[in-house]
Formats: sequence, structure tokens, C-alpha cells
Amino acid sequence: MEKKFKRTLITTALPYANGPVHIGHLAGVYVPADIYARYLRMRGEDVVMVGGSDEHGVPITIKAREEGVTPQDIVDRYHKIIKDAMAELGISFDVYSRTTSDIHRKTASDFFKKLYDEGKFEQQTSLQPYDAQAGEFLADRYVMGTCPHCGSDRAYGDQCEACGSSLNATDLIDPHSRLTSAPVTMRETSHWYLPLNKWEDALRKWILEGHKEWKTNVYGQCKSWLDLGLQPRAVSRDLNWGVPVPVEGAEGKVLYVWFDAPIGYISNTKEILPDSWARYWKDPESRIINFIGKDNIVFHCIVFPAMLMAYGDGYQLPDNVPANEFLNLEGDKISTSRNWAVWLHEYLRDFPGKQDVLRYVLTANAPETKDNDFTWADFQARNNNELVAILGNFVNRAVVLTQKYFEGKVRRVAADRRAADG
Ligand code: B3M
Ligand code: ZN
Repeated sequence: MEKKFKRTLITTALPYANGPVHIGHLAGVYVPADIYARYLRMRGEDVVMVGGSDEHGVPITIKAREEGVTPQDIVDRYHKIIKDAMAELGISFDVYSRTTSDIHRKTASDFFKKLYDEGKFEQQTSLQPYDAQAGEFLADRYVMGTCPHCGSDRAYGDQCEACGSSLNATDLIDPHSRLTSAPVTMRETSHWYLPLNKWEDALRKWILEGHKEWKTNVYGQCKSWLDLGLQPRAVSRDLNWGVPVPVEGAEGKVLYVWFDAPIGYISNTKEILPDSWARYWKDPESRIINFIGKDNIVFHCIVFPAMLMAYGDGYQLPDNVPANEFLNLEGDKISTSRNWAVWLHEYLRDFPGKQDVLRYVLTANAPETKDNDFTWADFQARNNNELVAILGNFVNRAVVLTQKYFEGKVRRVAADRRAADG
């Protein structure tokens, strides 16, 4: 039996504010989430859609370093570009905020503090990658090397994008620093770890037994993760950009970006609904749906749920995590660093007034079950053959026949009628 919910919280993955958004982000996350939110609203349901920029983490500091500006300059620039472009495309966020907001810093900091005070973390001293030439610890993405699983030589210290496996920097073969290209050395430092292993049984039960209806790509990734066995995961980093770790003796340490970012969904809900936000998070009659891309599955299905379980206090886990596959561009993987993308803000500039054409093409060609390809030839064909010829003709005939047989009058649709009846 399908359970009936009173309200729905739709979350959309928070794009890193280290660049503008492109059609891959749109097809994977924002257009499908927007369609779903609009559909529920049309049915008169209580729905809130939250989004915002992910403004912490190494992608931001790498970009700032490349340009010789501050991380704050980078996030201010791209947050505005992303926010304006999403609004112009008509993505109907109820809030589009940012993880550098005061409310988010406080929410994330308090979240960590509660888990810390309750002894939910393990503190471990370990050897971490260090760039002796730069005199800095190297977080995740500053380390590059060869993936021990698939052999790709472009794997990062937290994840291999070629095969999707999640990594620790110490797993990499021949790791080197992206700052100076120097070989990575190891130096001792102390961090807090969330013992995912302690939540493994609960996660297994919740996902593998409780959510067999999830998309096969999502369920399958979760299953292989769980079958490999979960390990404690560090939730702090030696970095000078992020939410400071709110405990004594943690100078120079910030929350790991993947610890603070999903808490952004909570902060953003609080920001627009300061009095009623908890209804969307803690009422068992509410449901939470996380729209994400496939590279974010483990964080949304394993790590964040484990954080919420550890926190307790009535927080609900997502009811579903619809993750899309990737959209390629003209047969090649979209890449910010190679500037191989159709950027939303540029599309909006080059095709003024044509928001719906892009939305239609990305929907018709959505990478729901496999990676799909966007080509300009297909864009043109769908515009000319499907929108202009088929839809245009359909609308034209409907209008002509309505004039001819119904005196040009149209019956109200149900949602309209409800609104009119007040
Ligand atoms: N910013 C990763 C990404 O853009 C990350 C998502 C955060 S969602 C809480 O792929
Ligand atoms: Zn790999």
C-alpha cells in the first residue's frame, strides 16, 4: 500500500559555487526536481523545494588559488550567477540560499557539537597527506593519483570519478599534490570520525529491506557499498575555509564539506520556515525526497542518513533519493575544467525567451536510467519537429476547434477551479 503523506520536502543537490551550472546539473537534478515540485503543487499538495550553493570545500579553494583571489570572492561571484540563472530558467525554489549564511554555519556547527558532546564521534590521530613544499595538509581533492580499483590516473583523494568508488587519499597509488605537484608525504594530525560501521546494520535494514522501490542505480550502489563493509569516516579537515570545528583545541580545522553541505538542506528549510521547518524534517507524516546526480549517492544514502541516525531527535531519513545518471555533450563527458559544457547563463543570453525549449529537450532526453548525450542537432530537431510542428500544430488545432465548436470558451481545470472556489 502506498503511504499517504501530508507534506513533501524536495531537496536539490547544492552545486559547488566554484563555477556556473551547466546542462548536466539541470538534466540530472534541477529540471526533474522542479517538474516534481510543480506537479505536487498543481495537485494542491503541501510542498517545499529547497536549494542553495555549496560554498565550502576544496573545489572552492582550488578555484580561488588558481585565480589569486579569496574563496569568498569566488563564492560571491558564482552564487549570484547560479541563483540568477536558475531563477531565469524558472526553477521554482522556495529558497535558494548558500552554505556561507549565518544560519547555516550555526546549524552545522550545532549539529557537530551535539554529536561531539554525546560521544558519537571517534577521535583518531592519523597520518594525513602533506605537501612539504607548500607547508600545508592536503585535503581530499588536493591529492591526485592512481585509483587502486580501476587504474585511472586521475583519481582524487576522496573519490575516483572514473569508477565512482569512494577513496581515502592513502588508498591512491603514487599520490601527488595538486598545489605544487610534489609527491605527497604523510604527517600526523588528529580528526573526528563518524563510525559508519556502527550504523551499518541500521542502514542495511532501512535501504536493502525498506526501500526496494528505489531506482536500481541507487539501490545497487547502496548495496555494493554495504556489502563492502563501512568504515569510520573523518568529518573534519585541516583547511582554512569552512565551518570551524566548534570544540577546543581544533584550531585550523573545519568541518568536512560533505558533513556541512547536506545539513544545508536543514538550514535552508529553517531560513524560509523559521517556525515550521521541523514539520518537514521530523513529522513521520512528512516525506523528504533528495534529487541528486549519481556521483552523490553514497553521501545521501549512507553518510548523511548515518549522521541523522546518530543525531536522533526525530529527524527523518529520505523517503526516496532519485539520482540521475550523467548527460554528456556531443559524445564527450561534460567537464568544468576543460570548459566542455553548455553553461546555463550563456544559454539564457544566447537564446532569450527560450527557457522552455531547453527544459523540454533536457526532459525528453533525461538521463534517468543511463548516461545520455546532448547534441545541438538533437536540440534543433526537437525544437523544429516536436515543439514547433507537433505541439504547435496541436495548440493551433485546439484553438481553432475551440473557436469553431465552443464559442472560444475553455472549461476550467481542477486546480484552477479549486483556486477559484477559494
Ligand atoms: N556540492 C557535489 C556536487 O556538486 C556537492 C553536492 C552537495 S549536496 C549536499 O556534485
Ligand atoms: Zn577508479
